[in-house]
Amino acid sequence: MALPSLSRHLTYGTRRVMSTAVSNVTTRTTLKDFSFIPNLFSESEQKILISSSLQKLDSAERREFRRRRKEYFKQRSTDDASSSHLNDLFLPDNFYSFEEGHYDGVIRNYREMHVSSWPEEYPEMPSLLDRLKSVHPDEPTQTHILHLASDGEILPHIDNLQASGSWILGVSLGSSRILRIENVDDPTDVHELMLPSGSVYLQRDSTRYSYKHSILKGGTDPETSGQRLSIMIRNLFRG
Ligand SMILES: O=C(O)CCC(=O)C(=O)O
Repeated sequence: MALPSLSRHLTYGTRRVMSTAVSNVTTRTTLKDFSFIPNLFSESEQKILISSSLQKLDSAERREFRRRRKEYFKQRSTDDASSSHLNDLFLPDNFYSFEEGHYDGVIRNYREMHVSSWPEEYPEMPSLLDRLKSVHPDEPTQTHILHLASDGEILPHIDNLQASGSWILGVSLGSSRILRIENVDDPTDVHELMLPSGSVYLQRDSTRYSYKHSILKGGTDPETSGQRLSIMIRNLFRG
């Protein structure tokens, strides 16, 4: 189910593609009001987070795509999440109804939805998500999941100031991508961070309000060329 992405985003700008020289991109940053944990979730935990998020998104899709996926699984020897590689949990791009995004929108080739409950098949979900409470302030939150196609991307933007509060937390799953954060007043103040699967970042206060963020298009190597899921948690706007 697509959400009106424009309502959540304020500004957008130039598009960049992840360079193939991804080794130059760090997994550390000294950016103020920003926290990064490269490995908060183990591989088996990431599988649960991915499977559960895909199930949520899949259940909201048109019957045609659900039927197509069922056929695919019938032919595949195993769809057992516990035995497969992380990236095998994602089907090829054409099995999902990714939105292209509007010409003036921020997100390209994606699916997303708000989430208030998780599938019962994954009873571990609440305790996994509870772990995030050690990273973000203890406040009421809203959650949404965002699934980028292999060629999906998020252009530079600041989240709509009235749609959520002072911090944004992102859990990255699946293919690694670069998060780019750029100061709106100083084009030389730019930070790029590689987001591996299982990592968590938190942008708050000055980084939430004075910097645009973007997720660059994937590269060509197996680590960065696949689909990516993020579980985004925000505190509520207080007015
Ligand atoms: O997927 C991410 O890490 C960032 C998502 C984002 O930019 C947004 O939801 O506004």
